[in-house]
Amino acid sequence: MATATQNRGKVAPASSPERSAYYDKIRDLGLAPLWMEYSNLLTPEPQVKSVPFIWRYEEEVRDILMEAGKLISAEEAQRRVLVLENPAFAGESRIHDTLFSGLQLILPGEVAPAHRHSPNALRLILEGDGAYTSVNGEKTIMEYGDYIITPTWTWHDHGHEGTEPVVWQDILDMPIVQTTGAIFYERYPEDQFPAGPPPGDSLHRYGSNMLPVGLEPDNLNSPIFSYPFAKSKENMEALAKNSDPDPYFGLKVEFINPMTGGPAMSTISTFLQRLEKGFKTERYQSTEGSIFTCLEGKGRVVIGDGDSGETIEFGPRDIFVVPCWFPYRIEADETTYLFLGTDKVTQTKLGLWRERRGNS
Ligand code: GTQ
Repeated sequence: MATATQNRGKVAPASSPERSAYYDKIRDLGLAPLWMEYSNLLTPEPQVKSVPFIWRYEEEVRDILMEAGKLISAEEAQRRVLVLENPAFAGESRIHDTLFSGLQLILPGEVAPAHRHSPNALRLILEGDGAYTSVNGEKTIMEYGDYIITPTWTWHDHGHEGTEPVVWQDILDMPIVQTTGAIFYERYPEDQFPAGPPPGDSLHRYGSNMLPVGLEPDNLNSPIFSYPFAKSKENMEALAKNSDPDPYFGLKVEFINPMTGGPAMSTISTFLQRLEKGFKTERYQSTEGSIFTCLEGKGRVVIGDGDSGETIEFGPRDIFVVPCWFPYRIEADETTYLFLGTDKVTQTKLGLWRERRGNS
């Protein structure tokens, strides 16, 4: 039962004709009584708008996405993307409170024209071969599970030189940037940005435990544009043989910026999590809004506690969201790889990030 102390903040101040008249009178002056909103603004624990949700790729989303390929070209759409919209944010282009995500389809021969914008973006490749994204003219070939960064204000276009449809997941920090107001966007006058360094250049230059002397980064993101899944997986397979799994995460690694040793992106934290077949993580909650994408394996996530808990089965290419402060645990039926994009790095920079392990 709730105690008097817990209830104290919840009791709305009484209304009276005098008070209502007063509130009406001050509204046009740009004034409002804090005491009417106090308990909504300062809650004992996070009260977030987004809800847990799953997009099932094979069963529910893929065919619908392919239909869009017949409806509109990449050229006309600029970006042929189905937004993964949290049901609590209908019409607001958010997968949870602070991040945007979508599924982008590109067909053979198409080009998604060059542009740049202030929000940071990442791509996670989910289907098909032969597409590329070009960042400031450096092409990166996309293969399954690859994680590609398009830093703020870099020119980027996507193209497809293969034979089958290619799909990737986009995650952008758009809602965070919108909150500050600092949205900028610019089209490049041509469809494709002029060719720059050869494919793979950024990985050789910045991603091989060596950095060019005198390097001055022009933004706060990793200078490596692509983190190939084949390489990350090989590392994790080797590590898994020599590591005890963490009770809350199994084996979880963070993608880093070699310039700083910190998160690869300035606003979006990115991780790869490996759960051995049969592994069950323990209850965990944190303030970061988390987007999980299953790259391999299958299992279920239990989100929430006790009777309000919800069990969601997931398999390859499924995408699910665990919003801020929802407790969750994951069970793997097969050896499972999950890619995570979260707003942890943003919260950490603001001194806000918190976690709770287990029930303590
Ligand atoms: O590929 O540049 O999902 O600008 C949303 C906005 C993808 C992109 C999105 C974008 C892009």
